[in-house]
Amino acid sequence: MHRAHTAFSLALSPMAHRNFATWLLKSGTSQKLAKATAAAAVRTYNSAAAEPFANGSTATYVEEMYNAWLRDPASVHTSWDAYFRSNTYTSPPNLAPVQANTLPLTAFNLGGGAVAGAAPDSKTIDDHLAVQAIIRSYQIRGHNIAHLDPLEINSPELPGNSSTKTIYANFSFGEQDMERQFKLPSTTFIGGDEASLPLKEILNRLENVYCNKIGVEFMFINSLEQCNWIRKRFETPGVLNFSPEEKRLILARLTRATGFEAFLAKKYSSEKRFGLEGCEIMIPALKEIIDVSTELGVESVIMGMPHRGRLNTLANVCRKPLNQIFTQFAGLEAADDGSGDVKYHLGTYIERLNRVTNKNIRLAVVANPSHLEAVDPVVQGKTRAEQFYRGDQEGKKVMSILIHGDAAFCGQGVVYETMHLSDLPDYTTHGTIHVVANNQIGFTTDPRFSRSSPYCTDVARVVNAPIFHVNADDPEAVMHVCKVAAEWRATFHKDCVIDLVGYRRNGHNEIDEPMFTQPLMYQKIRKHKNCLDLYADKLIAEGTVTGEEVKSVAAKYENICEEAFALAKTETHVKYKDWLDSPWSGFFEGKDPLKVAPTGVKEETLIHIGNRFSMPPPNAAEFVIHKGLMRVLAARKNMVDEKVTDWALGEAMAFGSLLKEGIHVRLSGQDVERGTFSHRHHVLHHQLVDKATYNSLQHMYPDQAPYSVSNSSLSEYAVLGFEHGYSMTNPNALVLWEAQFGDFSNTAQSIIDQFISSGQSKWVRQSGLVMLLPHGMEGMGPEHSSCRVERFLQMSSDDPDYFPPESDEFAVRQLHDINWIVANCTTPANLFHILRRQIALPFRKPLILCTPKSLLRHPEAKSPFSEMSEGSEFQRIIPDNGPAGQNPGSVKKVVFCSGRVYYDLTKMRAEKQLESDVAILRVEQISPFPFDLVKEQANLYKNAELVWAQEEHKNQGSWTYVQPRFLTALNHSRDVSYTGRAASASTATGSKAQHIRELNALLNDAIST
Ligand SMILES: Cc1ncc(C[n+]2csc(CCOP(=O)(O)OP(=O)(O)O)c2C)c(N)n1
Ligand SMILES: [Mg+2]
Repeated sequence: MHRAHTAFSLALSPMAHRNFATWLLKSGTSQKLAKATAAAAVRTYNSAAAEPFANGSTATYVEEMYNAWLRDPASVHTSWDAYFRSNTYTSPPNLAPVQANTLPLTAFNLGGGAVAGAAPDSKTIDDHLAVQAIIRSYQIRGHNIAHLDPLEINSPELPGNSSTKTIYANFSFGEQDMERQFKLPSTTFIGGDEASLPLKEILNRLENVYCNKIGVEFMFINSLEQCNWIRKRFETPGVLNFSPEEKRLILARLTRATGFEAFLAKKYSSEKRFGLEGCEIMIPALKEIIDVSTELGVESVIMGMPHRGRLNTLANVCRKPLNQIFTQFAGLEAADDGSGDVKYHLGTYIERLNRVTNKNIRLAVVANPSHLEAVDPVVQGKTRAEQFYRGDQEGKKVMSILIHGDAAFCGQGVVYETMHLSDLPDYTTHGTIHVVANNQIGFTTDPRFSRSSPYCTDVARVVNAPIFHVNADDPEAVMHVCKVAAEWRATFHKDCVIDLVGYRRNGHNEIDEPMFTQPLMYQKIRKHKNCLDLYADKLIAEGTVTGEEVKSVAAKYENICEEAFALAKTETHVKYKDWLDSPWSGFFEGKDPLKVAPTGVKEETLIHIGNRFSMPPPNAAEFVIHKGLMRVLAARKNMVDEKVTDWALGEAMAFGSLLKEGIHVRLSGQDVERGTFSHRHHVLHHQLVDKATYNSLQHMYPDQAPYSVSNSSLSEYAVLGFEHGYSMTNPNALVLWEAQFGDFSNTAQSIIDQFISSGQSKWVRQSGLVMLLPHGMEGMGPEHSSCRVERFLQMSSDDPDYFPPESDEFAVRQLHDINWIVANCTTPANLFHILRRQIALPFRKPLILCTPKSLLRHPEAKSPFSEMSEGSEFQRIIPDNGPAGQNPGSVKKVVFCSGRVYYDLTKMRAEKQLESDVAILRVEQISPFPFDLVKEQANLYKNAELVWAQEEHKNQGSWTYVQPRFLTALNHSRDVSYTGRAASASTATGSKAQHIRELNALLNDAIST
């Protein structure tokens, strides 16, 4: 379905870019759509009809007969001939192309006295069906009994795990049948050029392909083409033959991978490094994937990975200078700003020549936190962004590789969420290769206690990704699997998984004792030779290399390490910048780090954008818009004519003006195209033509930047991570993620805590991501009220007790120094400015923006164009502009507040006729705290009592953040008291009556003198 969708979008997009009216393609597109839908239907039919083992065999036999009859009607029995001639038989749409090597059944002397050319008897037919069933069974179940575990301890738990029982339950052949020739069906490639094989050979070959050191799980895939593609790659005789050069390359790479860990173990024996011992083959494996992918056109590879083998990957896959890695062990001071991170979390970015393919390649390993798998969606977002900005629409140039631990891969839900992005039109990276460093243990926990599925990789089955299990002690099998994986990605642009089944030679880290918890496993490991030695022995035995060569390769690498080690010793500082994963070359150069570009724009720009945004598509007569939307557009047009804007229009003005300036805008999240509250309507849907849409923001100016808006999957963790990754790629883009309600953002908490809040401090990496979080106590219950702004504020890094020096640059310096910005705007103009300021800043900071719900339609929550036009700017605090503000000396009470409660407060003040006695001030930018403006405003109201009013509960909202900062701003000379809801465990009551009671109480309390 997604593919159909993609096909449709692709068909649309070139035209859509050239013209305003996507829908003009109406007739053409409906045909294309019909075709795409039909194709999808065919695919679905294929899978059901052709693949299942239970019902496939008879059908396959009939197909075989039909194939034979098509080629030569005389080759089949007259009864078949009559049957096919009668047209009763309809060939299924999946009918595989006839193989060159297939021969008619009757061409064989099938034993039992059958005469060549005569009709086969029923035993012959039954036996052939049985052989076909066996072949299919190997393809489906062979992986279950493959020799995947180097330690031979664990194997998937199946009842009666023996080859014959698992693969062919009702095996009716005896010894006497072993030499009988059987014609091979078109669903296998084990014959190579041969059309038939003796039964013994068929079983041998199948056993070798499917039950040896590789276990291929693929028969669940809903595509016959893809299944055949895989069968061919594994079944064709000779696929596992490697040339001596190839073998030497594997040996050399394995030597480096092994030597690196050994060197660190020798030099830093008591340091944690999360070594790769037991799965060292992962390094040659990654290199093989990269080599083959580069050969197939990839120029940039973005990787995400956890702790295990990370340093080795940086050293031997990315070729990060070894001395920089060794310096990390030295405990040196940092030469640059930031708090840094432990060495096995750091990222890197390298551009280098791939020596095997002789092509230039860019490799990035994305910095990641301890939170396992959290980096997955971030890598995907970064990859997608790089593809987008390179115009790589099919992922041919940029790809991602995600590396996982076995326990984390099946344990962490974000893996599933990320998998589900893999085929969505606006989130796909066109195929990710997942590599599981499966050491059959997670810290101290055995797989039988850490997962309920047979394999740690089963999550990938949901997206029809083939899974290649392979014994990590068989380097050649591993290389073959990697080659197939890279080719798979390049061919089908879909995810696949390589499950490297190895072991962990040491404890979880190097100072852990594994015998406490896995005594038997570790007794076995102690006796088990490492992969390098096993492979070297094999190559020596077969005469590919000599023992001397093996030693000299190892010695050479050790020398390289020693030299780098000596160089590292001369370093006096570590540099965090050496570990940056997403450099923004040129962005910071020549910029005044404290100069913000103006955010106001010419009024004519506002009018132009407003008019476009309120217009139906050009030639609207043909594009049927919903009547309700016609009213929305008309209301927008009215506002433009009156030069005022509401929230949706203010947002569109911000987007449109940035697009005009060449800034790509991407808005993603659940239902963002329409907007959860039905206020945005960026994508208009033709009411009569399916999927025909019009997006006016894509058609503001002929030379504008692209505007992307996309409804996401129902995920916060993965999608927010994805957008964060997206925002890391290009500083000249405004990337926004919107939560359905702000409340739901906490399912993405590790992206917020580990990346957005602390990413710059840990990894010197900036991001201007905007989080739009609908927030407000409007009687909608505990989970539709609060974005938990208190949590964001608690993570803000400005010091509550420090009033920075006052100067013209006060505001920008604060922004420069803080980790992120938290704001709750009450006017469309302020929304407009704060969004534009994200790009106007000479650096990038994440923006956490509480956004309104009822204010979207509040008649007072409107702004005149004059507040957005040239000369206007973002107001960190909106002063009281009424009678109180005009005569501050006589004001009795100043109410500071933030967000939508302002409108309730002003209403209450009007009702009580206290406009001259009570001033209401809005703190629009809560963090960094506007110390200077609070001081300035408080000074105006010399005789007034100061209060903070909020609608959130006392232990929530902004109170705990603003209270100490107020005191600092006021130099502890005046107090600020609290007005609002009492402390509570829940964010909001579920009772409407109680909500209203609470609201009235707080408003009465706040507006009293
Ligand atoms: C989200 C999360 N939960 C718990 C941990 C603590 N932890 C660190 S490593 C580890 C075991 C990981 O096992 P596996 O994924 O198999 O990787 P391995 O260490 O075996 O390579 C655990 C539980 C963590 N880092 N992240
Ligand atoms: Mg593990």
